[in-house]
Amino acid sequence: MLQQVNGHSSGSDAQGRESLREDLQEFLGGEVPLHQLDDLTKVNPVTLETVLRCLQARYTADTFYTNAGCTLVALNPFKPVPQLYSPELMREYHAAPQPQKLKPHIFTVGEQTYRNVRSLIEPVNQSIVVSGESGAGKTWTSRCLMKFYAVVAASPTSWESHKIAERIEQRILNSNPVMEAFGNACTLRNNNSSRFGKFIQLQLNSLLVPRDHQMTGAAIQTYLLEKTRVACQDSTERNFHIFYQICKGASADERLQWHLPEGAAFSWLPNPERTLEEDCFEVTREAMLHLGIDAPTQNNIFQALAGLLHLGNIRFADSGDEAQPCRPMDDGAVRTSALLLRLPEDPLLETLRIRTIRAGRQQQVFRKPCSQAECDTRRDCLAKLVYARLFDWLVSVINSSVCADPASWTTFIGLLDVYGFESFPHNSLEQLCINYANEKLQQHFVAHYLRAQQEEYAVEGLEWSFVNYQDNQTCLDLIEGSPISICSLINEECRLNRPSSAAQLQTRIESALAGSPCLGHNKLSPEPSFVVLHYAGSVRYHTVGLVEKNKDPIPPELTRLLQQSQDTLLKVLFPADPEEKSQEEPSGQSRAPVLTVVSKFKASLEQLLQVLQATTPHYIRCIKPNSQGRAQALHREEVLNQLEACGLVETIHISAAGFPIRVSHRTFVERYASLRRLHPRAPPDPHSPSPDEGHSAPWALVDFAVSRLRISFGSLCPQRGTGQLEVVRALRRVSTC
Ligand code: AD9
Ligand code: MG
Repeated sequence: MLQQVNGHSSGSDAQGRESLREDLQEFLGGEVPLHQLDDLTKVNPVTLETVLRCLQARYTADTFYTNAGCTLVALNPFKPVPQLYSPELMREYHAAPQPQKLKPHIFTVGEQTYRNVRSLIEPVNQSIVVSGESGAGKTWTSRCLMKFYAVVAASPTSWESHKIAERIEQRILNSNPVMEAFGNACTLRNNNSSRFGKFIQLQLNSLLVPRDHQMTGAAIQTYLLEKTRVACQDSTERNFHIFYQICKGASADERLQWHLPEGAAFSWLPNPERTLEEDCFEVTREAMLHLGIDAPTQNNIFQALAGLLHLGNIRFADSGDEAQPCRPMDDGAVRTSALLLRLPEDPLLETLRIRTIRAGRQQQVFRKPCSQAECDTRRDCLAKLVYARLFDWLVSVINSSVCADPASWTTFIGLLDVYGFESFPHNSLEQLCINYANEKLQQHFVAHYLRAQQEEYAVEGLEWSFVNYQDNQTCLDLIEGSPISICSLINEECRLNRPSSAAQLQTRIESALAGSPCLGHNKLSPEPSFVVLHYAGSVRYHTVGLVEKNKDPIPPELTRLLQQSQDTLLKVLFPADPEEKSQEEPSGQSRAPVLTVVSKFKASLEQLLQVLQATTPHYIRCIKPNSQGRAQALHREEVLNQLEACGLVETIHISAAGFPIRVSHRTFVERYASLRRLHPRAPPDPHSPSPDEGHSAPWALVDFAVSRLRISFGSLCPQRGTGQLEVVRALRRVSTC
């Protein structure tokens, strides 16, 4: 260690003094106007109110990014700020010797992660967790970060041999418009709301050109698409963007082919008159082409989507006789959807109206006409089934287009963009899963930073007064804990497969989990529901239909019907069952769903967290300044709630009092070594493990670094396994004896 101190002889006293002066000025601060305070740890005193005042002053001054210790706070500008995301600025952050000295920006985080994966000493996979409520700017932020990496980690080779094939980073960028067209929708909270979670691993290679990592590919993992939206939308919201894109952007020929005349009304297409910038069909098509999805395949996809829109127009009327199936009210809708999905018309109608059940010892097949409500459910289920498979297929096609050969990448940077916390007038299983995911990520932050950081100080014996923080573990226990939690109770209802009412589920949850402080008081609700006090606010979940959604039953006849399609795409999505085994629905109690929606979701979240835990995480907190999406308007109450929810003040306290900067010993020495001449030489230390005798360690600087600059030598110290305190002690011993 001391060898490095003394072996480094470059730099002059003047340089060293200048560095020290700059750092002193920055860390100890003078009277800086609020809007110029780049780091919330410098706000004095640190309270919700002062932090808010600082952010407000910066927002008014069109400054949208602010450091908050280990996190970056990103205020949504709700207006275009092109100069903030220009390639020139990206290169500036990339080229800066110390990007953290530039204005706070997502590019600082991007560059830091990029440098960390390039570390020659110990490259560690990195992840960036972008969080915030719905509409706060997570997807925007991850898109910009992807552009940043595409610029700074561009590969030198291109695939010019193929007409439409492009550089890998361009293809990765092209995945965004496609996935957003099929997976995003306009909601009450956000015109471009992600209805699925996404974790993208940007794969980098350093084998050929050390220290100059290039992006060689990417792998995209998605989480729980909100497929119910295909067949069921709130009257104030919209279906997935792609449906509006095909209806608005199809050419005259395509309109004919897809049976989409101008102004046609579709019941699954609410609010078509609203024009959004996300409605641009050309952008989606172009991006699909670049990803290798050719025009005939695209045509297939859009035709199937048009088929779904016509399917949604099928209405049934009760026949008035239980033994007779319901009648379709409009034969045209049945005919057109069958035509577009290339399904035989009669079996389509029959599958929607008649249930086949196997029962008895002989497993006889019975055919039972469905009620009108059951017909509607089967129609919706058919649409959800097709759309969900189509989405998964698209993700796999995109992955095969952008994924690198495992041998060609060494490290990755993971970008996490999940659906933000949501609370609507009506919340169901979808919101429960979304908010559960947000609780999990908050817990990751709490465990990784607020808890672990302080525990580490205690272990190393550093002087530290514990900062209390809001731990959302209690809420997670309520949702997913064992043996009894909301998830386990909903799952149990599915497993028992018994007729139970929404009111019964409410009662079970409220009585079995009454002891949880995160279960809210459920007063004055006309509908059966329960209330969860999430870290980001309280949400009332309605229990009607919750169990059924969790079962997500797919009548086997529907899959079998789709296997009969003559459409090339549907044949891929629903390959024929090789065993041709009978798939009639068994009767009554005999079949319990094995994996419910929440069980699958829980398992996928666990997997995600395992990946995150194996990386060095970085946090970007997106804040929504107002719920109307207006530029230059910051609503204090709304912002206060978000700051409080994510524990920002506690984070700042820990960062300000703690050791947020972890520099390697080598960097520290390189920066300050020239100042060692200011200190008297110490006699050699007979106990020192270092052979480097006769020179003084810049003890005063070490002291300064630890006590004032809050620099920790811990994890990056060259003496691996040595805690920061040990390093400091070693230096002190050498310098003072
Ligand atoms: V949700 O949880 O998916 O519903 P997000 O992803 O947090 O939500 P999104 O990124 O979609 O929100 O941002 C919402 C809108 O805010 C965008 O469509 C933009 O119109 C706007 N936005 C967000 N960030 C920026 C920005 N840095 N500059 C300009 C922005 N506009
Ligand atoms: Mg989003």
